[in-house]
Amino acid sequence: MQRNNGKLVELPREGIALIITDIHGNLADFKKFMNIWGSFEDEEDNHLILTGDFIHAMGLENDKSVEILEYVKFKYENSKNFHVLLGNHEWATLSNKALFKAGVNQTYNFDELLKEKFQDDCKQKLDEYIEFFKALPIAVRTDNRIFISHSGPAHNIHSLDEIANITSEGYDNPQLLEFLWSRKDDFNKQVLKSFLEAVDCKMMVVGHTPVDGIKVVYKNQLIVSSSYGKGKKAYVELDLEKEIKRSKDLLKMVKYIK
Ligand SMILES: [Mn+2]
Repeated sequence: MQRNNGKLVELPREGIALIITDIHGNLADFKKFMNIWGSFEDEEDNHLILTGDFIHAMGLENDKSVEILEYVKFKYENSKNFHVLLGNHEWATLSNKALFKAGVNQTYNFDELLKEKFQDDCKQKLDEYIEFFKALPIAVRTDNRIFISHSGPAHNIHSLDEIANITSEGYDNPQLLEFLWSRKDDFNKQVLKSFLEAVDCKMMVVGHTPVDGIKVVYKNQLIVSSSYGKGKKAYVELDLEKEIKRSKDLLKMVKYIK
């Protein structure tokens, strides 16, 4: 059985987990991934993991953040196998913090999108979305020892308990901030190694940094760009039953959309 331990989801050694990252308001790509999930979701051991940053269009003209958010929220609330993790963009809206990307304040743009769509009800909608974001976990750990999150690692996280309780002091705290924003240049090999030891995992899978489909960092972190990235659009069809020892084992489970 899967177990929800505070902000941490733990998945058993059964079935498949699809890992999809950084949709950033791209409805066409999102629909492709939902079609793929459609052929997995009837099996109760299968899981979908959306690793955050599904809102905020990053300069894309046709921002479908609201349509995607409504769908994601519905699926999350009605299916125990549809996992949604908090990204730094959902965090920015939840915390009402400006987030400049592609020359525009993405948080402000999202508020404007809500005004346009919901007019007098926009404040109520924003509150509803903030409640939803606050309910989201921030990481998944699988029994075959893969750690999945929006970004990371963080040097100031020392155990799975700290992950489970990472928002107990609120959302504006140094552990969560480092964890949600960390990129390759923010950590070294040793920080990654220590983090993986602390959470008892072999490898971690993240989104957050735009790459050409995938990139392996310090042998033990796989960065995946499923939609917003630098070219190819990748996802992971993670076999939850297989033993995964090194990046080579995980790379066999990477797939692409056109
Ligand atoms: Mn991000």
